[in-house]
Amino acid sequence: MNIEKEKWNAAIASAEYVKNGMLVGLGSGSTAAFMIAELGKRVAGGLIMKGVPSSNTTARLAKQAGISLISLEDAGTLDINIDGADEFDARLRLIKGGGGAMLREKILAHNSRFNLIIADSGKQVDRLGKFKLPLETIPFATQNIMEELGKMDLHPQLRMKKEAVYKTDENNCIVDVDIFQKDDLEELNRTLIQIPGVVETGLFLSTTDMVLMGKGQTVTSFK
Ligand code: ABF
Repeated sequence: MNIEKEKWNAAIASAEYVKNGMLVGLGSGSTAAFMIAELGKRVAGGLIMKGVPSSNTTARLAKQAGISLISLEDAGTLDINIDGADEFDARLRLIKGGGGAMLREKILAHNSRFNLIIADSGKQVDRLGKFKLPLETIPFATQNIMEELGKMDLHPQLRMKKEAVYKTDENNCIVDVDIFQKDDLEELNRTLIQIPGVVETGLFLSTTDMVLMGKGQTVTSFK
């Protein structure tokens, strides 16, 4: 199984959903990077579209690919948002945020008419949570939040980059937690988001309209 090829195939299939004149949310991560490269080719071939990037890295990639960018404020509602995921289940619920961009990713998902997830086959799971769930937290509260999460048996880990605390594009921290034993993810998400200083979670429970998953040489859609 060639994971990179599966990502590419899903990314190419997703680009078919972008039509002339659309405002497009551009996700982050390696699968989204393939989608941006593919959209760049189509823009060079005459496709007219504008993108709202979900991260500084994506903004840079999109500019390099020749895609015109627009702010979310100016775009208002997006026609389509295309993004990757770390895990998805049969109900199209997601864990996102492995790349640390889930705050803006969730904002784009919320402000889009259609949410399309692109993934390789390794992202499909029976139960969410083998991948640690990222929480974005403001630095001021992060230590106290971690203590609270520890008492909830979520085994919090502060994300680091080399020797330093990892910082998001919004200059916040990421705390990764273990939710594999939790059955009611909707309830868990409500509990987590109510902790002051937790800005957002990587649980995307009801935003996804469709997943395009590369598997072997084929692409399968789930809706
Ligand atoms: C973003 O990229 C994230 O929400 C998710 O963490 C990650 C998936 O990365 P990749 O496509 O590189 O596997 O969509």
